[in-house]
Amino acid sequence: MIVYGASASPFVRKVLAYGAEKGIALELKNTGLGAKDPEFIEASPFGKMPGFRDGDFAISDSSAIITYLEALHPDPNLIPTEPKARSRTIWYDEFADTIMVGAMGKIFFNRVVAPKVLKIPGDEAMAHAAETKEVPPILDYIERILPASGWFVEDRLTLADIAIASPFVNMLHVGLLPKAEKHPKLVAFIEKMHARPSFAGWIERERKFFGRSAI
Ligand SMILES: N[C@@H](CCC(=O)N[C@@H](CS)C(=O)NCC(=O)O)C(=O)O
Repeated sequence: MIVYGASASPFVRKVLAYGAEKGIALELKNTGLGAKDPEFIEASPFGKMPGFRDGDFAISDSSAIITYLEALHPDPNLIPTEPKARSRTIWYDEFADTIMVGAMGKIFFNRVVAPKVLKIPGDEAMAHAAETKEVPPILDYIERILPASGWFVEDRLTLADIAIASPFVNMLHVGLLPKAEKHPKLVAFIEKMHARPSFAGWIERERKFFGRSAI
């Protein structure tokens, strides 16, 4: 099964980490922003990464891809079946994809992707506004709701943990991880998740490219 994209995308990284946690072999076909490869465009008609292919089945969107993989390999589940736990898991996935990436993506894009990948100037005012106004309430929310077990749903690893951990790799690359004095549970969660083999290998490769040190 092929994933089209680059692991530095929080959505692509989420799918790759999910596959690793499930023991599903996924081949990453490196596909950059704006790629016109017809195989990729067939999977992702609007050119957004990740795209995905399993034989003649092609689709895009990280959550749609994970829904397919979870249906193919239901056990052990990473999307719980108990109704409330299932609903909460989908909320956290959606929260990560829209609210977290909506804010953190502005920082990563303007300080890393624009200057280092696209070789164009980033919008520092946009990055600064996201850093100072949009991100702090997100960190406070996560610190408030993260259970003492350190897992978001059912006191065990689920898609919720993978989805929330992924954008924090992008924050690592811009040197903006939360601090233990203010967000102790969240910092412990990030350290635990990023040390898992499903994340650690990608972080190592990305860090070589973006040139930042670990937590
Ligand atoms: N909801 C989608 C979002 C995918 C997405 O926006 N990916 C970004 C990279 S992080 C992208 O490909 N942007 C290129 C573009 O918008 O043209 C998902 O979960 O996969």
